[in-house]
Amino acid sequence: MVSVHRRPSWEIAERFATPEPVFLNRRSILKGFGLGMFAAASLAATAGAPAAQEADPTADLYPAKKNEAYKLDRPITPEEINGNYNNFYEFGSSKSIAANAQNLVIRPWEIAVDGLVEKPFTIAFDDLVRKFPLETRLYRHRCVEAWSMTVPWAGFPLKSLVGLAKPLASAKYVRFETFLDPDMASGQNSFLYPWPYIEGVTIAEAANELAFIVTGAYDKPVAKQHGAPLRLHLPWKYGFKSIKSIRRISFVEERPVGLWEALLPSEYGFWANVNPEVSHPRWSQATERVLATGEIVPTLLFNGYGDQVAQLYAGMDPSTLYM
Ligand SMILES: Nc1nc2c(c(=O)[nH]1)N[C@H]1C(S)=C(S)[C@@H](COP(=O)(O)O)O[C@H]1N2
Ligand SMILES: [Mo]
Repeated sequence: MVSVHRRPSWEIAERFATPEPVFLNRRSILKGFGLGMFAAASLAATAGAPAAQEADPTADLYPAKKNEAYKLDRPITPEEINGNYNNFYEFGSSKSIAANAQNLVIRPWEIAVDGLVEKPFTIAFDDLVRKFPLETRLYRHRCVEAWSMTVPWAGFPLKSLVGLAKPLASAKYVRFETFLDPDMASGQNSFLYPWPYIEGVTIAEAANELAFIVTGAYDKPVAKQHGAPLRLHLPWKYGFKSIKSIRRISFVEERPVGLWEALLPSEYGFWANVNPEVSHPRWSQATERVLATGEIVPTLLFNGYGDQVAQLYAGMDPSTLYM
């Protein structure tokens, strides 16, 4: 987005040339050898390798039971393609940030819940993730840059978290904020962006069944490049609304201004509902390029989720759906 050129489709080939970071496979390799955490650590030490990643304390939660209500009209994007083609500007403005994103430190990870709530609190991610039953949902994702993917996300509905937060009647919006740590995330040294990444939705949007807090993908804890340990997924909105690596959730009266809206309000608005008829100022949104196959397919209103969300915008001027 912004200063970055749009990738022509010939650059798809680049993804296949990107090696999957070795450590992504370390856990499964060790599992194969039947090694525990202690053995893993000493193995890494004797080999002079960097300390092995600690086993994820939430690994037992996956695979999460599949919610059969969410079906796809196209194949799931292969994990190795999806995991090497990301938007996570905290780790760089190209699509190849997967290796750099492994610098993200995800333990300890606390989430502050504050603002217009009965009682503000801070909760450890490892406690939060066990408060609700996790489920797997196959969701389509449409980036504002006109590419799309399909992912088996696991997590829980955002509305469960809203229930836990007990917002006051005066709360009109939910505001999400990512971490701020330029030493860890090299992209945050760039002063071109107003860090930290922020996004927001209305309370009604947050209470909708589709709004999902993602904690896992591909039957395991969600990978760092996808926004570990928890991110949002709003399948009817352009991808930039689905903020990664959430650190703070605030209930507020004023409409939050997201990072992209703050930067370029004429191109990335608050609503950002997928609408093939409303062009981005610099390109058409009528079609999308499907990751992995490169197929160009028509984009659907609300990304095909109109049955569930259209009523949220009843009476709104359709031309404002996007902005
Ligand atoms: N914190 C943060 N969240 C973010 C972004 C980002 O740069 N930083 N990029 C957004 C955009 S534009 C998209 S398309 C999706 C990409 O998610 P993926 O890399 O897991 O496919 O994450 C969204 N969430
Ligand atoms: Mo995006």
